[in-house]
Amino acid sequence: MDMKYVPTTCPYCGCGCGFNLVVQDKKVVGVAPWHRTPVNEGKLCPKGNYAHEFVNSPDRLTKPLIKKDGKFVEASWDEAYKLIVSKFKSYKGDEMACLSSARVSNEENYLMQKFARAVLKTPNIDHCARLCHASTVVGLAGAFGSGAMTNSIADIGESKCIFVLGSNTLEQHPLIGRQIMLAKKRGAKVICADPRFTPTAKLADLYMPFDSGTDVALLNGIMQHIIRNGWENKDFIAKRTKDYDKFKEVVMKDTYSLENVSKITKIPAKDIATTAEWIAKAESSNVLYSMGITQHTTGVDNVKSVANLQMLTGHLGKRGGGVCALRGQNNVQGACDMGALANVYSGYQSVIVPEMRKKMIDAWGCDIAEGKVGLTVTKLINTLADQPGTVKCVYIMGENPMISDPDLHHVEKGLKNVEFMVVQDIFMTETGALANVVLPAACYAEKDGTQTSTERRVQKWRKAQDPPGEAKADWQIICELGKAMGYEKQFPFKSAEEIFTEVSKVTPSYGGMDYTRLEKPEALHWPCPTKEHPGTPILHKEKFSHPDGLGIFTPLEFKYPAEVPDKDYPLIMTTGRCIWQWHTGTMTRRSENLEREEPTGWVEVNPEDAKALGIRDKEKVRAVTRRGQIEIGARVTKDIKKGVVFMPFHYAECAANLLTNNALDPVASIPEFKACAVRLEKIAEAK
Ligand SMILES: Nc1nc2c(c(=O)[nH]1)N[C@H]1C(S)=C(S)[C@@H](COP(=O)(O)OP(=O)(O)OC[C@H]3O[C@@H](n4cnc5c(=O)[nH]c(N)nc54)[C@H](O)[C@@H]3O)O[C@H]1N2
Ligand SMILES: Nc1nc2c(c(=O)[nH]1)N[C@H]1C(S)=C(S)[C@@H](COP(=O)(O)OP(=O)(O)OC[C@H]3O[C@@H](n4cnc5c(=O)[nH]c(N)nc54)[C@H](O)[C@@H]3O)O[C@H]1N2
Ligand code: SF4
Ligand SMILES: [Mo]
Repeated sequence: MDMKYVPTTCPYCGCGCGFNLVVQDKKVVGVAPWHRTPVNEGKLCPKGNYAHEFVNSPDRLTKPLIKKDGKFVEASWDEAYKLIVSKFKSYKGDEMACLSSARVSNEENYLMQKFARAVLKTPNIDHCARLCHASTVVGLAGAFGSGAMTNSIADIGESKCIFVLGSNTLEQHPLIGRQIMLAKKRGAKVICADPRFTPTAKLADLYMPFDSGTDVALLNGIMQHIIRNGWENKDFIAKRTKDYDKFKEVVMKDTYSLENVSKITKIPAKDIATTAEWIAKAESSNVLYSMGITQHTTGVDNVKSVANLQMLTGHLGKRGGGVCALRGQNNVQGACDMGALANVYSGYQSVIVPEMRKKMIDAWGCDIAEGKVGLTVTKLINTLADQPGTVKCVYIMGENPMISDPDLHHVEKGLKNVEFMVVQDIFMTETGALANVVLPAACYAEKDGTQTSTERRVQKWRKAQDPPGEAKADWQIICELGKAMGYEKQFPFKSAEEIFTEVSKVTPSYGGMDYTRLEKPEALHWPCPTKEHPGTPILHKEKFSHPDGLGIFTPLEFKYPAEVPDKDYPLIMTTGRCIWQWHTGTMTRRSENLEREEPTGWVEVNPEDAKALGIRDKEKVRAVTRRGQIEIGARVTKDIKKGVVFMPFHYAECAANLLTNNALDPVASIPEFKACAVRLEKIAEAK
């Protein structure tokens, strides 16, 4: 028997845990701990433990598929490429759009944006970060000059106070959750504000249930109490920040007194006061946030408000003190770093700055898309649905918008308007079903590459087995397509490493990295600009990343979500995830040990709301919003705040996104997944 261990990085969440893939007779058969990994020290959450189970699923795509007379038929790669090339060549740049993927490697994301910009000449390239942390990228860049998590994962364990706001860390970033537990063991205070009494909330010393969408009010209330008591860090404010007075003027308004904020959020005033005191007086304090903050029409405001709190108290640029925006997908940080975003090339070099465009033209040796901001994921879907004929051709790699985007009826309308669509995935998906051509991709276990975790740590994937059938690595497919389109010179790459060499040349924050340096288990944190540079676990130590080095306070008023409860839709609906499933379920629902735990969706309802509606636990109910309705089992539990209901969005058979609102944040264009108005109806029992 031929058996080996291949060390690699987990393909699920942004923690970036390492493990060994166990390979027997050339097939991946299991996962075993890799004790030397600094992130997780050999420990894993259930998804990591079973990360081998979907790899050899019989459902894997193994051949290119072309739709003929409404049915997919198997085709050769040659046939598929010929068709794609003839179609791609028939459209103008602006008529095409590409979606890249937080599931694939840095190298593959880099190539996808290069393909869009250099080959298709389209500015329309984006990916699911738009649905996730677009507000972080904009908000933190505005406040600090850099949109990334400020501190390392291990550093969270060193904090003296941790404020978890809109993150269910224990279930969604389990190995970061472990650091909260470690900090608590070392004496840290843990505060959690969330409409749900999640496993993370249960760990807290102070838990504050509150209404979805009222975060800015809460944060302003906390900050006013700090200033009233003179607990602000005057030295930090004076030396390291600007615009404090403008900010203070708004925060000190009567609207944000403890009493008023308590009315808006429904949190007892004394708890807001305690939070203010613990944070301000702690030697170090960290805010951990995720989708509870970002997925709102006020997402950017929420993020900037968190930044305000940390500057006010001086908890930045030091051990245990920072803004930990927990990035979700395994490589969403990397996909952003690589420029798979509508407004930037790799390393956040703006497409509207002529020198940066020139830099890319010189590096790539060809003309590229116009220097304007392209369509984001959300705007692309709106354009497809509402202005048919504007964008006619779409190339999607590793995304499943037919389950993951808001208001699915609208998404379906949009995608059905596309003339020619290519989907590249490891499985047939709800989105793939609408495509003209489906290309079979290799998964993480079948290719080399790098991914960048939430703590900006760039780590390696190592190939453990061959892809099934004729499936190919995404980077290989893009290179072959690039060549077939006539761009041999731009896509000469024979390995992921060769692509990384180009990445490091054009991306300043990755400038000092290479595969030899990344081979160590510790890998490297960006920024790492030169070969001698050791990498940067903690950002903003002496100064912020703005040209003048100062952090910027922003005055922010509280605004309600785009849709608030009324007579017809009296409850707030919020959505999210569970520990066992991953997004649209393509991988986890094909993992026996994960799928078994939560095999279908549910809606959490507070016992008081359930009683008023005559709904019992486990009863099937109808959930209705202005956009659609679904039937789904009720879970009656005190763990959800009265007036709010929660639904996971993993399940096609009761898809939460048939209900959600695609109202967007005006700056980041992230949709409001975390708050809309809903009505629950009892389904009449058959007589
Ligand atoms: N098992 C598993 N893990 C995952 C994922 C997965 O699909 N499955 N996805 C990954 C990805 S891409 C991401 S982005 C992360 C997301 O990670 P999280 O953001 O932690 O997960 P969510 O469940 O979306 O939402 C987090 C919490 O926000 C709360 N919340 C809802 N509305 C509000 C509000 O208005 N304000 C505040 N403060 N809180 C609110 C919810 O009750 C929920 O407990 O998880 C990553 N990890
Ligand atoms: N209601 C609601 N909706 C949400 C959210 C929410 O909180 N509430 N959260 C949003 C967030 S934060 C996110 S990040 C999005 C996620 O949305 P998506 O990115 O659309 O969700 P995934 O299921 O992760 O889809 C990734 C696809 O990549 C494929 N894939 C995996 N590995 C590879 C590979 O190596 N190559 C290729 N080519 N394909 C691969 C998978 O099979 C899958 O089809 O969902 C968003 N939608
Ligand atoms: S915490 Fe995240 S990276 Fe670590 S094993 Fe679990 S899913 Fe994988
Ligand atoms: Mo995400």
